Formats: sequence, structure tokens, C-alpha cells
Amino acid sequence: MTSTYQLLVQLEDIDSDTHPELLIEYRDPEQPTADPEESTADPEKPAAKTTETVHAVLVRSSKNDGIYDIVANNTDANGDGKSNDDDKRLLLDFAQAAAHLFRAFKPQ
Ligand SMILES: [Ca+2]
Ligand SMILES: [Ca+2]
Repeated sequence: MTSTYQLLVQLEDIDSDTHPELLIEYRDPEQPTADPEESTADPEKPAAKTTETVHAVLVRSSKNDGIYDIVANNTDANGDGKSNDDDKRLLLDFAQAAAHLFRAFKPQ
């Protein structure tokens, strides 16, 4: 039974419009997958492992002003079996908090 879960949050300009989007990935460390680049680099070396992404959500800022207000794909973020405005609100709140942390932790 899995006891550890991971959320990976990336702030990245995915569509190359000079404004960053937030990519939120849910990962399951109990389902590692081999990294093909690492496994072919040295056949004597055990294959490096990456963690399987189970679900990913992209969040955007419609005005490119750092206010994240668009969830690009439907998802059930609160686990109630439905994808609706409650999930969107949860993801937008999370994305906004993450965006603040990225700004706060960014080296000056
Ligand atoms: Ca962008
Ligand atoms: Ca839901």
C-alpha cells in the first residue's frame, strides 16, 4: 500500500509566450519507471528510476499578470468523483499559493 505521495509543481513557460504556466503533477513513487536515457547510457549501471506521473494539470493566467485563473484540463481534485467548480477553485488556490512561493524563494 502506498504511504507516500508526491506533488511536483513547475513554473514554466510551456507555450513560449514569455509568461509562465503552472504544471501540477501527481506522482506515485510506488510505480517507478525506468528513465530510457539513463538505462542506455551504461549497461553495467542499474537503470535510474523516475516516478510515474499519474495525473497532470496545467494552470494559466488569462491576463498574464501572475493571477492564475484558468485550469486547462478537467480534473477531480477533491476526489468526490466529479469535475466541477469546486475542483477548479481548489486548483487555482493551490496554483496561486505556489506562484507566490516561487516568487518568494527565487534567488535575487
Ligand atoms: Ca506561457
Ligand atoms: Ca471533484
